[in-house]
Amino acid sequence: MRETVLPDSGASGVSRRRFVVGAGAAVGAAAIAGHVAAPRAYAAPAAGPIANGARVPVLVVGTGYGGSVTALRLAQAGVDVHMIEMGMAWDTPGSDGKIFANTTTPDHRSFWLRTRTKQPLSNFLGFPIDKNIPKYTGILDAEEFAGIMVYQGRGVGGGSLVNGGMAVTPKRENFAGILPSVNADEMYSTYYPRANAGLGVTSVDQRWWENAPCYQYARVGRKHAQRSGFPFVFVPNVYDWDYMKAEEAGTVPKSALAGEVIYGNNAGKKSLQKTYIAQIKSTGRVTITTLHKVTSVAPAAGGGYTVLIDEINTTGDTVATKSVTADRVFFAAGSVGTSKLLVKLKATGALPNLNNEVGKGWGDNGNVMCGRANHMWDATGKLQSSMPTAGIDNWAAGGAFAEVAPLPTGIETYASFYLSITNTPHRAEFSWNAATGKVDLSWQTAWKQTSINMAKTIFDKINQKEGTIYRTDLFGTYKIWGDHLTYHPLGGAVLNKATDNYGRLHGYPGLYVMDGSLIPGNVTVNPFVTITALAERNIENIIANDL
Ligand code: FAE
Repeated sequence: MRETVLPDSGASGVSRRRFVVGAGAAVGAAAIAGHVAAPRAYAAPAAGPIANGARVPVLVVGTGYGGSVTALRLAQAGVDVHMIEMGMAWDTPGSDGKIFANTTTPDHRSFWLRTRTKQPLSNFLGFPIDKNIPKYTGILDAEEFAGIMVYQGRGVGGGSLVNGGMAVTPKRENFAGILPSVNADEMYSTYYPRANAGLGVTSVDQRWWENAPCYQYARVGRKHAQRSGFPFVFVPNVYDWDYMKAEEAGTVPKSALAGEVIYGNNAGKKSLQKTYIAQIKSTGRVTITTLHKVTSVAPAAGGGYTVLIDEINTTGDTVATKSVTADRVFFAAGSVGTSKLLVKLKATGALPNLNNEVGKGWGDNGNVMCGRANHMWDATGKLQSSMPTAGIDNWAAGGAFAEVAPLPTGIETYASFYLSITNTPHRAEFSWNAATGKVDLSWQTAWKQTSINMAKTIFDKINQKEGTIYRTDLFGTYKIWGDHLTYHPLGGAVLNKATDNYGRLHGYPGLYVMDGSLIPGNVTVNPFVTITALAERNIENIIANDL
């Protein structure tokens, strides 16, 4: 027997646990699934991209939160893991010396295979702001379905590359409504703390915050919330606050204070690349293959699963197709990516035994955006940190939690800007469209009205109290609500429905779901801490019982 000791908690962020595994990765991995025949030997993971014809113990589809937790814990348990990521590595600076483009000046790096930007805020002061860009495998995907635009991160680190870093653990009293089949005691005593430590979540120094010019917009947000009687709550983030203080002091290159966020952050944000993925690399057991997109998974003749993978170039063309055999496949392609794959594979006969829950239970986390026009004496500041620190909590009374969000334009806008998460009851379903050869989503734009009504429980009241109005210039001409999009896709392979209570897909031993698609449509707050904590819980059970 071999014992693997995980690093201590603290700076490294991973709690001390011991896994006792069989004599090496080959035995451990091969003996898992009923589907898997006999133990076999595997070549040590190579440094380069995965080879056509390779036989691997574990293949993880996607490198976001679910995928990173899965790969790290399996590697620490002694299993060799191959991660497949359709996006880029994001480890090499461009000609401007920076890896990522700035929010105010999007370029080819900013969007996934688009020839024109599709910015969440399409207009400013009455003018459209989208512009032409060269088609490239950029970092932010604005994926269009009939009724909704779903924004997602593409590249090693998934959504952690583009998100605002808001790292929120839901209130305990709301948890039963989020994941009813999961033991809340275990989540709050073990897995949420483990996820928060692993992600490097910390809270802003409130004394500094009170005077920092870059959080004037948040202080105005607090003043207005409190004057209308709403609870204003600080929320943790994964940003390195010491770095932000140094940005303010002018001693380091500016990142959050240069508005970097949705097209990547060049310095202070602890994306997964700096936390889980840095640890993954240090295990020496994980290969990450980029610009490779998984297109099919089906049972292989001799046991395990045949995985088909398209290798793409930076304009999205397929340059090679590879076939790999994996004993286990972990779907961690995000709510949309995993759902699309599973729905297609069930409908086209690759995985016909998946149950009828696959594709169901998808929601937008109730996302809706809006801006308010403040009076001239309520300036929100031309310097705005791109990392949000707070929200307005009207969940219990009005079904809305509103993040006080930055509008980092570099000029004084007198605008307060908010991304609300609301208690929407609507759930959509993915389905295979044989005519187009694509997966559709049944979401309807009109469903956002429920979310708008919930957000209005906060902002109508604030506007009335302050004598202010909604901005009408941010999402079109005379359009108040950003109701066409979500940043928080959730569901499509719901826990304890499409899978067992730990992410094992029904019908196929050795296939697992590990990402946001497990969560049925809403988490009451921003989702990545819950996605990470759930993955920590599930992979622990899978390592203990399946390996
Ligand atoms: P995700 O992180 O999306 O990772 C999936 C990965 O799989 C991606 O890297 C894909 O490129 C890859 N992939 C997909 N399909 C394939 C395929 N077929 N083959 C190979 N690779 C594939 O999934 N959440 C918060 O909690 N706080 C925030 O402040 C916040 N801000 C956000 C801001 C923006 C602009 C956006 C877009 C999202 C934000 N989110 C935020 C949401 C958060 O990033 C998201 O819930 C998680 O990233 C989802 O994690 P998953 O592991 O499910």
